[in-house]
Amino acid sequence: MRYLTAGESHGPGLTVIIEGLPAGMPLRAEDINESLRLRQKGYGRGRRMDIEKDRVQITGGVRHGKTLGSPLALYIENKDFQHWQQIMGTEPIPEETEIKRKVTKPRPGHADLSGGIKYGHRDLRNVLERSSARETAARVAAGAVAKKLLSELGISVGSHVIEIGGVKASSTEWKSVLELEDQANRSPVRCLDPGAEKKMMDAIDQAKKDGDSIGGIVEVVVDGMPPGIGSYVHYDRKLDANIARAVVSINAFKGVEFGLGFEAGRRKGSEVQDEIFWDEERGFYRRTNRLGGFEGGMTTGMPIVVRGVMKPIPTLYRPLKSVDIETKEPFHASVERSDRCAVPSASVVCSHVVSWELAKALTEQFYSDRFEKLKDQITDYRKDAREF
Ligand code: EPS
Repeated sequence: MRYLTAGESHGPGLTVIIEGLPAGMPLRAEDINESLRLRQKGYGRGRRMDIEKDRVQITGGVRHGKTLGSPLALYIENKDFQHWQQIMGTEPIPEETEIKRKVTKPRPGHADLSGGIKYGHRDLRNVLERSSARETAARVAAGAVAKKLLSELGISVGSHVIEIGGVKASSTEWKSVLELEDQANRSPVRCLDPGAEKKMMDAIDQAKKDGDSIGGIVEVVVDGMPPGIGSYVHYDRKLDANIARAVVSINAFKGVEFGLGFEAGRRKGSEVQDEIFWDEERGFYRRTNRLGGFEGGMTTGMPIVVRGVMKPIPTLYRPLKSVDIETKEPFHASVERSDRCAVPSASVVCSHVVSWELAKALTEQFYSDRFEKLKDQITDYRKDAREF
């Protein structure tokens, strides 16, 4: 399976094309809309989210609630486009027209300057429109389709926020991934620890007062993946590596870890590996999950635990030093409307990009053009693994 997205932040809308989805998989717009709604929520978002009401239009690949095996085409309208029709219109405009909202002052931390140099754009709006995190709405739509495929196979994916602006959630007990997701959905910052939740919201308020922004750490957990998905034989078939790439590809993400993550580098081997046990009822099993569900680029059958770190959003009300690309004069970067903290929303994006990689790996390993056949193959494989 693969997908591409297109669209600018203040252009008419976002488009997604997904290829390689098997035929006969149940899919409704509502499956995708729920994910889009969750991505828009979260304490610390800016005024743009009052404008957008993301809903998907399925414009190809589904008939009567089931996939056809043909490319799946999705469209999400940018409601804000009505305010940008002249600035972001696609038709040519007369040369003498003054271009409003032209950007010549690159913001530190954004793609503005490097993107301008790369593509030769003298109006840096041509860069920021596409590098904007608005594009994550399209990736969540693609991920929601993958999440639906996983749920049909009994695999659940959830996400929560474990740190914002230095405020850490204490480790919380959860019985199932679905319960974790449900609890996270009810928190304004997607945090399971009510004490930390309040402090995180205070930290976001403080950042707003200071004209600053804050980042954080999100965690995605997955239950129900069979063991042996991915591969050890080639770098580009290692599933944990593909997940790592997907997580770091989310706007503003700077790092990723699995299980113990960087802590593993501080421990002895005997305190890091997950010992192997066997009994009649369960087959092979582990009592610990320090490696976060992966060994040798493959799933172990234990829950997948992956974390990503998001830097603070670089658009600040407290301007940072930069240099105008036309005048070469130093200036303090201009103030743009923005979020103060998008970590809760990013946790939703993270669970969806992870879902995509899992669904992709499964459909590659158990390829069938027919969803029912794919399901049967995975059921057989689970049985084999259990009886190994
Ligand atoms: C973003 C800036 C803000 C965010 C936007 C990402 O948009 P605007 O420039 O229109 O105020 O709201 O996020 C979204 C639109 C979204 O749907 O998540 C940026 O510069 O990355």
